Amino acid sequence: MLIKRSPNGIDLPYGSEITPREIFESRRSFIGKIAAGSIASGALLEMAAREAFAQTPGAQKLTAKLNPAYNSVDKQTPFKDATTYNNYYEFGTDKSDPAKTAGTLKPRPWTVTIEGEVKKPMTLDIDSLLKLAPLEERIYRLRCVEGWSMVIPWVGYSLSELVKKVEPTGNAKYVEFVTLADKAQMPGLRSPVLEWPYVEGLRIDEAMHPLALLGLGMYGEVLPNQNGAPVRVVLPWKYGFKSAKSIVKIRFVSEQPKTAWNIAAPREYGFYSNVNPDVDHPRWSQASERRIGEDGLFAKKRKTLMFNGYNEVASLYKGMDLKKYF
Ligand SMILES: Nc1nc2c(c(=O)[nH]1)N[C@H]1C(S)=C(S)[C@@H](COP(=O)(O)O)O[C@H]1N2
Ligand SMILES: [Mo]
Repeated sequence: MLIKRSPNGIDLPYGSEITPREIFESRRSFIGKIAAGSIASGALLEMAAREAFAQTPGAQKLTAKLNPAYNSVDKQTPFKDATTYNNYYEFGTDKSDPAKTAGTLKPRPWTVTIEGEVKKPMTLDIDSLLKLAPLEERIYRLRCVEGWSMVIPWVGYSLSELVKKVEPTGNAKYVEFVTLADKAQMPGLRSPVLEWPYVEGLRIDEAMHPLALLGLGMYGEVLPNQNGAPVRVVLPWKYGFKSAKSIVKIRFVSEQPKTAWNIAAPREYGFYSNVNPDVDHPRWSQASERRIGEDGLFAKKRKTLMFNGYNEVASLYKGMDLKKYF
């Protein structure tokens, strides 16, 4: 393969033995165009990368500039893997369930209500959220507590942009994320595996950290339903379950909010849930992980890094015993 990486960091396809036909076809036409000398610019390379990753048919594309501070040297997880191996219990507990059943989720029209300890409570629709701040592409690793990880080019902006708009009061110490719980759209709600709605939370200084992303898209288009359409958070230094999908309400509160996995198994899942290879889950080690998309028979496990490698958040937890506050 001549071209490994597009200007915005999207890996071009490789390994023809696993290349679906559409990708092969678009790559062939793209290479044909290069050979004919008709294209050479970065913009066209980018177009070809997008085309080669033929994503959700008809999905709205999002234009976002790669923020170089959040690029990654790791190879990106193929779109196909990122959208067929999911945890989204509202659509079933099997990794393959959400891709099959989340078609019933209606991501538009959609509103997010922001309330509680704020001077300017508001309800925003998705178009307003898409315009609230410049969209950035950020390539983040996300590490699931189950011991696997992915590398995904998200589209969104820092959650702090939204927080600043609503002007939290002095009493706002925590932020609670409430996600959609609609039986008509979500077959998984019939099972009491978690308390619905799925809720998550952050301390306000965690929510204000620039790394905390309000996610509106991935791979250059709006979020696929199974990845949390139309709006979620992405908190790459925490275990994946903190990154709540399909958010309908953001509440600013004075007390630490309850969170779905902490309610379900408090000994196993704490409020902080920072990625920490030194604190094992009571039932398994957290020292290593496998990277989805490269887990062949001979693929080596990767060492899990403190804060998933995002050391810039360390100052948020200065002086805290992270074994106690797991
Ligand atoms: N509402 C909701 N959000 C959720 C979940 C869920 O079941 N429901 N699963 C979490 C878990 S355990 C993980 S690992 C990530 C997975 O995100 P992805 O499927 O986009 O990789 O979503 C998190 N957000
Ligand atoms: Mo997870």
